[in-house]
Amino acid sequence: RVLVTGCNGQIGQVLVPALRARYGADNVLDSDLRGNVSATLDVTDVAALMAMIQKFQPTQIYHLAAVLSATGEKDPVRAWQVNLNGYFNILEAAVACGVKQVFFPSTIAVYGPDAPREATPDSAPTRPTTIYGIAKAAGENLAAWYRKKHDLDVRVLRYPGIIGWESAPGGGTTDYAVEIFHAAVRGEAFKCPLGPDRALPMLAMQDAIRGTIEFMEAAPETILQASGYNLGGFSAAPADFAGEILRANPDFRIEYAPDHRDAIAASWPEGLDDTSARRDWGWQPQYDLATLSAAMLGHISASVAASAADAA
Ligand code: VAH
Repeated sequence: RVLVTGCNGQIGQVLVPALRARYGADNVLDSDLRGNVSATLDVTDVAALMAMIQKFQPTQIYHLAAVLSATGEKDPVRAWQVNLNGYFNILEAAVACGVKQVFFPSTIAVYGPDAPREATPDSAPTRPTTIYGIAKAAGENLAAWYRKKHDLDVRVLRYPGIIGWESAPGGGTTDYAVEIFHAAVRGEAFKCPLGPDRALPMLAMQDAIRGTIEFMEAAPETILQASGYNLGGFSAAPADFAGEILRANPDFRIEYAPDHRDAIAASWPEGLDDTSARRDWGWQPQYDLATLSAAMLGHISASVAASAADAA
């Protein structure tokens, strides 16, 4: 039985159906602070969290609830409360209630300006410069502590920017990489909050979901890095996405207006080395820039056409 937190987020909206397809709908409990979920859950409310876990008795928890990088810089207190205290509550409740496995999503935001810019390895220094990254880096170390101290099977992946047609992102620095495709399909000019050459590690949502479930199902003896693995896909800058869109839609227009998110992105690596994940538990991404971009335009266009047909 699986409890998922943060289900209304960009990843949660796609992960829950994938887990239900795999384990059965009744065995996956979706929760979030508010909105269209089976269970309302504030992970900073210890008593409520304990009551839910005691009642549902999950064997696994996928803990996605978090405040992302851009929002976190505007509300550091809330970001810390949710991203670290909320996660600490999850770990404590997991130990108290005999949960077998916990998934903790970390991020490339744990790296800072002193990490190698290209092909950043898992072993690079993690000296983040955002509250979000600081909390996630602390969370990675918490995972290692709970593995050692309580033999709790906490598993950590460092996600790049995740791009999918299935859901909208919220509050991240990489949200632009989803929004740009929606603007292109709507025939609207796109105002990009990152500079044209601001390259970041990116990953297709379909790859991220498949990789996460494969990772959680991997034999325990293959998980050799207690504080986590880079999950690499491809490296791309706004100009790269614009180039892919223009090939399909020559009328597409983009304006670059770097803001606070460009400054955050500048502190992160441009590309990841995910050799360890490939070696230890067989990670293999399937989408690259061209195939992801084509899939984004295709799926978004199809859903726009379908909703237009419904409206007619
Ligand atoms: C963010 N999408 O932008 C998240 C992610 C690597 C970026 O952590 O904050």
